Amino acid sequence: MEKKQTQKKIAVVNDLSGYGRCSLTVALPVISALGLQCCPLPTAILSNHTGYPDFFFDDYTDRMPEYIARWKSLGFEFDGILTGFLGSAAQIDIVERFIRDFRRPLSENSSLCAPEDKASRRTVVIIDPVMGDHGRVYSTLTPELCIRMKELAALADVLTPNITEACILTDTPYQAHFSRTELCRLLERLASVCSGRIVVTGADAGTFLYNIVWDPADGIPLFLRKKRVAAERSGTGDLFSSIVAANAVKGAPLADAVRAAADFVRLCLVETERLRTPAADGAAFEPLLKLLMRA
Ligand code: PXL
Repeated sequence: MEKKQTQKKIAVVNDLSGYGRCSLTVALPVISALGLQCCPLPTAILSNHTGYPDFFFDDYTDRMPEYIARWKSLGFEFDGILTGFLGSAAQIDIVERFIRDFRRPLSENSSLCAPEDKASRRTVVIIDPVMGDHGRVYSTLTPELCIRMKELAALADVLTPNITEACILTDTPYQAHFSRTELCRLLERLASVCSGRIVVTGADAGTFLYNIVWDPADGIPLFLRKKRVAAERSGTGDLFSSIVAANAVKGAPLADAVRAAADFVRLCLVETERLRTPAADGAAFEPLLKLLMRA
């Protein structure tokens, strides 16, 4: 019998932006540093992210089906699937199909497996519904893509919207600040879009930020509070979702995965200030990757 592979693999559906530290240029080093194999499925190729005054954007929609077909015919399998920035509304159908085709269910004789083996067989699907930040939608995203992101969110085992994305997914008018009661209501609305676990990131709490973890098994939101250390930057959402995804695929409890992600982003923001990295250039995570290797 063929020996079971022990190193976990995550397919990452996201864009490649050549400058500015986001999406695949974050996911590849971070997931690799955490010891998992990171397998990119590109959605678009950009010269740099859309936060700069100009960018080259090559939509990869037409190439994705052929790319995925080879993965399928070669019989590749993944322990996790993480999705992020999409290049077009048509990619919703392509990514939905990819998830349905590659999502490995619990094995048929799962009642015979040890619990840790059952957990390790299932493909964990993490959907980061990347659409915007601070109440603004990224410039390449069409209204159709924003509306249809709900369809993808419905497939998530773990959904990781920021506040802007949580508002779009629930047709809630954006506010820079929501009270705790309003955040609980936002989570209830998100739970009608996605039946999986939900992590709402970066909710304003004055000198603090909340990441809120919701598990439908108990329906009680867990508010994890972190002191703000510096202004938010592009790419921090990608750092966050990559760490949550890698830890969730390794089998960590979701609240621990979220704490690990929030701690690392916080350290990166402090380092980024120290290095005087320009705001558009994202978070300087490279000097700190060694911390993830020890984790
Ligand atoms: O980090 C989110 C993101 C991903 N991909 C592209 C972006 C952004 C944010 O600006 O422009 C291309």
